[in-house]
Amino acid sequence: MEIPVPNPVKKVPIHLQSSQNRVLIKNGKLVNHDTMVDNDIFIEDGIVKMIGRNLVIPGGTRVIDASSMLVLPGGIDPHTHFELEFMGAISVDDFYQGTKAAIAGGTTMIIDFVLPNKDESLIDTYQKWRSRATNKVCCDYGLHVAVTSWSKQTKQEMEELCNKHGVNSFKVFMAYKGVFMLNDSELYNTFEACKELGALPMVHAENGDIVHENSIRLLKSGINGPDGHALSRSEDVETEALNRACTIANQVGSPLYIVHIMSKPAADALKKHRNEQINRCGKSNIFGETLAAAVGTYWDKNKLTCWNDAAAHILSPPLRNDPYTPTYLLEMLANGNLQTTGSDNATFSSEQKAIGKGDFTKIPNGVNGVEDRMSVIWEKGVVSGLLSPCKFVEITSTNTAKIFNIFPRKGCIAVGSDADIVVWNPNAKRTISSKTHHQAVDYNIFEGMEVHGVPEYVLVGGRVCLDEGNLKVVQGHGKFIPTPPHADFVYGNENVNEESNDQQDYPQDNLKPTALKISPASSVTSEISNCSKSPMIHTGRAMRMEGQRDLQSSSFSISSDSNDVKKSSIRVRNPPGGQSKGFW
Ligand code: URQ
Ligand code: ZN
Ligand code: ZN
Repeated sequence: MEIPVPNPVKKVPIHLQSSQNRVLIKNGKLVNHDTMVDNDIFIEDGIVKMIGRNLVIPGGTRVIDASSMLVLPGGIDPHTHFELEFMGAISVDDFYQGTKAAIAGGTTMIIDFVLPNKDESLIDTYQKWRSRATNKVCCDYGLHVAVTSWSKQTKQEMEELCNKHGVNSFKVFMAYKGVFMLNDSELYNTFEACKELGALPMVHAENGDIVHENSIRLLKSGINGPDGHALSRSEDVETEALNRACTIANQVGSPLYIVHIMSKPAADALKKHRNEQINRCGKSNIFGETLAAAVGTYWDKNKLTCWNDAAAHILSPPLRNDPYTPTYLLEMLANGNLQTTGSDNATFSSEQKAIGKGDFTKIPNGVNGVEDRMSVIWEKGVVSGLLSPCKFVEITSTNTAKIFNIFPRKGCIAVGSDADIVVWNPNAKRTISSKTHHQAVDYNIFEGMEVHGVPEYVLVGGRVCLDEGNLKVVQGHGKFIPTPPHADFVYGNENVNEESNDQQDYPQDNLKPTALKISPASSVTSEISNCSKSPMIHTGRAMRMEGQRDLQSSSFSISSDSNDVKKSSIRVRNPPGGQSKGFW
């Protein structure tokens, strides 16, 4: 199948130029969602080619020393809105600035939302998004498409998007009445179409009718400032919609992905629906996403005293006026009741936010997060002891890759996967600020937050785009990553890919939306720490699992250095724990 690229542009395969097409990351601790292992990684032509110790590598390979660092799969942000026209403004982070900022923070792929106006063609709008993105993206990207009206044509276009354009997810809005909102019949039809196509419906869960009526009432009573926003859309309003969406999905028998869960009761409701399914059939295909904003901050009335500060924190569903919500949502992530974390990056400048002075319903909704998501979740989750590094990888990368059917090409570091890799320094600190961030927006909702966990190197498709903390991004380097329908994780046996030990050739052509099978890293690794659920001990140097040897302190490394080995062929000398079976 061929995916037409709008306005095709000849891309220079930058990562194939010079000796940079070969990189060895050595002496680091490789963290996947299921294992933490001392291991080296050899990358060639954008792909992970070998994992192990004592690797024999070609001369001239660039060596990155990751001593006392963690080596993680690049973050995947499942929820961005770059250059989005919304509520009378266009979000200021475009596909260049947004993906550049993503890389600076350790994210190597984003999934943006194609947002057609009511009755606009889904395909035309999708093409518009591809044109906007293709020359600008510094990291890889995928696309979800929103369904904002329902007709026979909608269904046909959904089918075409799934089968020809690499889209396997469709977002519907239960809010934004008169703009994007669908009624229950339309939700039902969309979910049913998704089920037929093997696609995943995504839902913005807020009762738009109630928000609308509340807003009128609040404005009439003289409440027109930013406080009115959250008052118009309480936790109940979010939870009711979430319950209704789950009910409709259950009636139809479709899976469901709830975007931006922002409150404790909504997370509880999701947990209830998931558990009902798990009790019935052993697993659930209802998934929940929360945001860096929701776990990193809250609506703190004492701090948000001026209009600008408050307006900058407005998104929907809103940040809750409750200091306990962030920890609660992190616990939900830790115990598997929520699956993914996004940024919902939709950044409007202070000037744009000011459109809503005198009427909170006109303040463009959206906050930053694409750059700081990884650090904020690390700080609030791992440093606080709520999440293990493996869990961190799972909720910032792996689960998103599985749900949107691009695992194990993305979401893990394994032989054959894309070399989207972050060398993460868990000991370094930085203070988040709009003065130093790479986003275009003039505000940062995490301003002043000190975070441990800083990316030192970020590789996107094998290219070193963050190099010892210095950004070296290239516009247009990112690829469109098609997301094929019928994800095993959503529709079938979620372990099919993981348990397969068959090494297979697979298409390197990113335009072919094929589910890939690659052996997990554990099949070629030496010392494996199984780090599924235990809390972490913060040693002051690095995180380690309770009751486990601190592999970080080991000085053991038998990796060949590029200076030691001058062979032009690629070969593996039985690494401890098994030989890497390559596909070349
Ligand atoms: O609802 C969304 O996801 C976008 C359109 C706006 N951002 C927000 O307030 N959540
Ligand atoms: Zn939304
Ligand atoms: Zn959004």
